[in-house]
Amino acid sequence: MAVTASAQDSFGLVNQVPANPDNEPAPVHPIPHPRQVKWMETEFYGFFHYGMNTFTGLEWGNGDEKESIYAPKGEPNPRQWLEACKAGGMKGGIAVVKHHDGFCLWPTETTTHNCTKGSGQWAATNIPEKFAEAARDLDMKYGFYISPWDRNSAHYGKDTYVREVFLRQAAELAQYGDDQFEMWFDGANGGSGYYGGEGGNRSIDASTYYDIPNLQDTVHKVSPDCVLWGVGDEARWIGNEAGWAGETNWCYGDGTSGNPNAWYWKAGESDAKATKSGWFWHQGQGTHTADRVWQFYMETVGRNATLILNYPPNQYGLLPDDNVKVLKEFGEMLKARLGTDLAPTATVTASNTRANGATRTYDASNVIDGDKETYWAAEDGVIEASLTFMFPETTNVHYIALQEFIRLGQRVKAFTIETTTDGTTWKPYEGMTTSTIGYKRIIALNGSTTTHGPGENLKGIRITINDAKACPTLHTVSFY
Ligand code: FUL
Repeated sequence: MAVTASAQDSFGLVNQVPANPDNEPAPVHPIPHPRQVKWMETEFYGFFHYGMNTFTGLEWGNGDEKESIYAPKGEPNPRQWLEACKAGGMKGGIAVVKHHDGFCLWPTETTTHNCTKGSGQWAATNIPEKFAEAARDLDMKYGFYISPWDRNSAHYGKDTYVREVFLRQAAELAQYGDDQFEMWFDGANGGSGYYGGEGGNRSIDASTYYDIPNLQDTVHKVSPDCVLWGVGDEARWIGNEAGWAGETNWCYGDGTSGNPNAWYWKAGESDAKATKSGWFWHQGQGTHTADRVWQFYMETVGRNATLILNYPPNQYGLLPDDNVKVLKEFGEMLKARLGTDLAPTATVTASNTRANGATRTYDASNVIDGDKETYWAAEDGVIEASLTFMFPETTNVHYIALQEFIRLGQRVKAFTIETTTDGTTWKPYEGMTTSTIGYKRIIALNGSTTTHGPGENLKGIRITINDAKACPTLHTVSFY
C-alpha cells in the first residue's frame, strides 16, 4: 500500500498514514459537485411554459400587459402536468413562474405585477407552491424558471434590479422547497422593453450583472442540491433548442460538444418543444409524436446531456389531452425499449483491472451489479482496456448504454464496440460515433436514433476503451 504521508500522534510517535487505502484512481479535473451528479441523474424532465403569454398569445410579452389579462379558465393543476410527464418516463419538471414579461405566478413581495392581481377565482393560485407539493407527492424532482430579463421592471439594467428584485425573487422561490434540483435562468436579453413605462433598450453583461456568486449562495443556502442553469453557470445550454447534443459531448466547455480542455464542470441540458408552435400554449398547436420524442431522447440523454421537454399548459391550466396521450405512448415505448437491462445475464471479464482497495473492488462485474456506487477501473496509466460480455444464450440486443463514474471526472475519449453471433468471430460496430461517454451514452446497434428495428441476436459484446484522459472508470454497462 502506498504510504506518502506521516503524522505525529499525541505521544510524539510518528504514525504512517496510508494515502489512498481504497486505491481509488485520482480524479481527472474538472470534476462535478455532488449536486451536479444528482442533476445529471434526473436525465429527462418536463418544462412548463405557462403565464401571461398563455392569455395574450405572445411568446415574449412586453411587460406592459395588464395583470387582469391573466385569467385562468379553471384551476391550474400542476399535479396533472407532472402526472402526465411521469407517465412519459420523466423524473421531474421545471415550471416557468416568471417569463421575460416579468409577471410572477406567486404572491411575491418584489412587485405587484403578479398573479394575485389577475382576474377570476383561479388567478391567485400559487403555482410554485402547488408545483412543489405535487412533485413531492409524485416522488418527482422539481424546480423553477425565473427569467433574469424583466421587461416590466423599471429597475432592470440598474444595480437595484439585481439586489431588490432578482436575488429576492430567487430567494423567495428557494423557500418553496429545500430539495429543488434546478433553477432555470435564461440568458435572453433583447428588444426594447416597457421597463416600467420608460421603454428603450437596456442591455447588460450577463456574466457580471446578475451577481452570480451571490445568486449561488442565496439559493444553495436554502436548497443545496439546486443546480443553477444558464446564467447561474452550473449547467449549460446545449447550443440549440432543437433537442440534440453532439455525439461527442464533454461535461465542460460550451455548445453541443463541450470542450475537452475547459476547466470547470458545466454539463449540457437540451431544451426542446414537444409542440410545434411556441414555448407557450397556442390554439391549434401540433404535438410531436412519440417516435419524435424517442429521437429527442436518443440524441440528448443518449449523448450525455439531459433533456427538458416543453409541454405548455393551456388557458385552463391543464396539459391538453393530445399531449397527455403522446406522453403515455412515449412512456410505454421507453419501458419496452430501455426498461429491461439484459447485461446482468452476461458474464464479464476485463483485459485490465485495478487492484482492490481496503473497502472497494474494481472488478468488471461492478458494471452489471445494478449499483451506481461501484465501478470497474483499470490500473493507473492504462488507457486502453476492454470489457468482454458473454451471454449464456443467444440474446436479442438493440441498445448498449455506457456510464462513466463521473465523480472522478469525464475520462473516455474514444471507444469501440465489437459483437459476436457465434462466440468466436468478432465484428466491429460502425453505426454511431463512439467517442465520449460521460454520464451516459446510448448506442443503437442499428445506428439509428429514429428506428427501433429487429435488433441483433448475439452471443457476446466487447467494449474497448481506446483512449482516455486517465485510466477509465465505468459504473454501469447495460444492454437492451
Ligand atoms: C428562451 C426564451 O427566450 C424563450 O422564450 C423560452 O423560455 C426558452 C426556453 O428560452 O431563451
